[in-house]
Amino acid sequence: MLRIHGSPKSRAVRTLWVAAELGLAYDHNDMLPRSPGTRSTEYLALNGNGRVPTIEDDGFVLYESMAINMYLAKKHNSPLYPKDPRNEALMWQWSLWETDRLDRQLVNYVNHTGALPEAQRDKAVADAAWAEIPPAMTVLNNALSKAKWLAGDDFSVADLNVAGALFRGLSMDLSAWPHVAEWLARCWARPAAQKAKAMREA
Ligand SMILES: N[C@@H](CCC(=O)N[C@@H](CS)C(=O)NCC(=O)O)C(=O)O
Repeated sequence: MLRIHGSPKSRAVRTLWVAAELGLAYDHNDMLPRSPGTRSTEYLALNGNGRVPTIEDDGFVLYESMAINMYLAKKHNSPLYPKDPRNEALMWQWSLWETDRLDRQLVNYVNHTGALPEAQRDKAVADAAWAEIPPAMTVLNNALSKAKWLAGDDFSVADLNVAGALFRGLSMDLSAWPHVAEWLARCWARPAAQKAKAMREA
C-alpha cells in the first residue's frame, strides 16, 4: 500500500497530483509542514529532514517530491514517464533545474511578500528571491516558446514537476512570460491537477 505523508498545502501537492494522474489508491497522512507530526520520532525515522512529502510504498521509503513523482510514474509504467532516453534526461534536467533555480526562491518570495503574517516578513529575503526569479522564468519561457511540453511531444512528469512547483505562479503576474503562463494554465487544467488543487484549497 502506498502512504503519502504531507499536506496538499505543501510540496506534497505535487505527489498528490501524480497519484491522481496515475489513478493510485493511497493512504494520506495529511500533515502540515513543521507540524508536530513532522517532528515525531516515527516520522524522523522515515525522513530525517522532517520535511514533506515522504512516501512509503510497501516498505520502500522515499522523500524529495521530484524523485517521488519520477519513481511512481516509472513504477506504474505510465506514459507520463518518458521512455526515450533523451526525453527522460530532459525530465531529470527540468526537475533538477526547478529545484535549483525556482523552488525555494518562489516560496520565499510569496511568503515574504504576503503569505506570512506581516511581523514575520523579511523584505531582504523577498528581494533576494526576486533577484533570481525573472531570469529563471525567462529560461523557462524561452524553452516553452519552442516546444509545447518540456520533455517530448506530450505532457510528462517533467511538466508536472515544474508546473506543480510553480503553483504559486498561478497567482502571480506572468505577463512577462506568456509561454509560461499559457503552459502553466494548460498543465493545471488537467483533471488530476484540479483534484490536487481542490485538496489544497479545501
Ligand atoms: N526539496 C524538498 C523540499 C521539501 C520541503 O522543504 N518541504 C517543506 C514544505 S513545502 C517542509 O516540509 N518544510 C518544513 C521545514 O522547513 O521544516 C522536496 O521537494 O520534497
